Amino acid sequence: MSQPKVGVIMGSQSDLRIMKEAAEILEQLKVPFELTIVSAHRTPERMVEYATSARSRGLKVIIAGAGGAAHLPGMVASMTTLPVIGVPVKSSNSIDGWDSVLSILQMPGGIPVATVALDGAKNAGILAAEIISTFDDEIASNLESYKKELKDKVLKTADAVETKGWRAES
Ligand code: RP5
Repeated sequence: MSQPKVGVIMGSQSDLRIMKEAAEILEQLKVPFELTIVSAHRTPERMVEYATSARSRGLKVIIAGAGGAAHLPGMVASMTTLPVIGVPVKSSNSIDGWDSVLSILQMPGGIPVATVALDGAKNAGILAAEIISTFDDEIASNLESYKKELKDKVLKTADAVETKGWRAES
């Protein structure tokens, strides 16, 4: 297994049902990654250790998911100069998901977190791969193929709707 380039962390195992989508797309794009649980509130020392050692351990990007009072992405971003992608999770303790979004999105100046959509772990994985692709040609080529597949799929469905009619394809 090659050296992980992306660190995927989440506040609780209960976030895994969403965060696994980041793992799946990273696997598909052949980006080496590690995945674990780091809680800002329940394991603060572990969070400090993870964030402060991330760069020296060879990570290039961190994806951090959390829900409710979602402090993990912002706190990790405050302790590293690596790019941090935040995934707001609609979790068991969320009111409606806006709590997770706003906790991660509304960072103070100087400490950015690139926040994806609510439960947007897949896009977080793709964004991380895109960051890695700026210096890794193999990942860039994997992303090209992935985006071509997306395009071909849309063109195929457009063709089917146009030729067979919307009623047949709905
Ligand atoms: C957050 O609280 C976690 O990221 C999770 O989204 C949420 C609920 O955690 P559990 O109570 O399910 O462990 O810190």
